[in-house]
Amino acid sequence: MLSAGLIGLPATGKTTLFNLLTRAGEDSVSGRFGRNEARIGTAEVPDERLERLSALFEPRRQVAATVAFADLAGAATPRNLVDVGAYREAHALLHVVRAFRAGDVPHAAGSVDAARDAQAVEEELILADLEVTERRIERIKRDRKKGAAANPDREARVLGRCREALESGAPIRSLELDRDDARLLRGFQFLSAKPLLLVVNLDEDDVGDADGAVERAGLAGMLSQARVRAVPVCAKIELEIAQLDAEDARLFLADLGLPQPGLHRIVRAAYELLGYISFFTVGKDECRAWSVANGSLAPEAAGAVHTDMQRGFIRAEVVGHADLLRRGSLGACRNHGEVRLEGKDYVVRDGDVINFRFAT
Ligand SMILES: Nc1nc2c(ncn2[C@@H]2O[C@H](COP(=O)(O)OP(=O)(O)O)[C@@H](O)[C@H]2O)c(=O)[nH]1
Ligand SMILES: [Mg+2]
Repeated sequence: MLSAGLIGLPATGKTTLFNLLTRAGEDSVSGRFGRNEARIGTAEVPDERLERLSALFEPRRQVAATVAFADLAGAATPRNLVDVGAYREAHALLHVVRAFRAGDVPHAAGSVDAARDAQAVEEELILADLEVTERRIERIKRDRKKGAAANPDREARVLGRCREALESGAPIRSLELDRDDARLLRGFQFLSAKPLLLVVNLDEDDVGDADGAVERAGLAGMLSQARVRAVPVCAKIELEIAQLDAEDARLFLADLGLPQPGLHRIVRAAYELLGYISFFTVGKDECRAWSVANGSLAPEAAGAVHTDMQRGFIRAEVVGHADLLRRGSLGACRNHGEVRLEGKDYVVRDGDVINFRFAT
């Protein structure tokens, strides 16, 4: 499952957002709070295409794609979370920065400055990774003297690049790496290598002009970097929306001039930042969205559904969701030649509806 860790200074709204995203307290929380212990919960990926496919098939079950979130008690700054597995293993980091001015500011700086905080946490990510990099480079040197290192040259070279970047204040995510180097680095689980989503927590007064508020927060510099995005939200408003029924929530959002809850935007932005796409399986029993990395081949997509389907993969019957929704049935799509039979080299596209043929 895709996973993201919530990071940020105290009282920025991480736990509030975590509870909202994962509907903590209802059904989705596991793990427990404690020192250096993260709470893990899952959020459904909102997807209007899945809603519409379900309206067509009226299945017994509708299952959305999910993203797991981790939340650390207290200050979830790199210094505290560097040894927490849920964060090291996360595919992305969600940095909640405070732009709302209401309420106490408990951390050392004592004032609200989103750009300053974003930069401070970024520097901690970089320092944490620099420590790991230097330790490993020393180790390779020692092993080389003993003649024991496995593939020391490639590793030393790519770690050297990392060190150079980190020493100059740049995160590892800013490096252009080829596939093999990227794979080699994956084992280190560098924090600054993970895509970063800045969740800018706004005052209620600012949601009408959220993009303007993000700009005024001074985050343009960070946002010009590779694999960094921002999404504005007001946790306080999200809390209020969560207490309303669907119709009242819709009216409330319309009142504020918002097309959808901020929580939806956060989950979708995380999903897109990670370069994931969705394909669908449909039927009377179940309509379901599945996540795969962009660029995945049909057998890998089959493997997301079931390992047997990947092992015994024969063909994929593929139709675009828009065609299916327009025609109203798979049979009609077939009659119009819109259902394609694809082989093992087919690159799955976002929004494909797929039926896998496999041998058991
Ligand atoms: N005014 C305002 N207060 C917020 C907002 N988000 C969180 N808070 C408050 O800030 C405090 C800390 O929130 P919490 O989610 O526990 O922050 P964390 O330390 O980052 O986990 C709580 O008192 C929240 O009610 C917001 O968007 N607006
Ligand atoms: Mg918290």
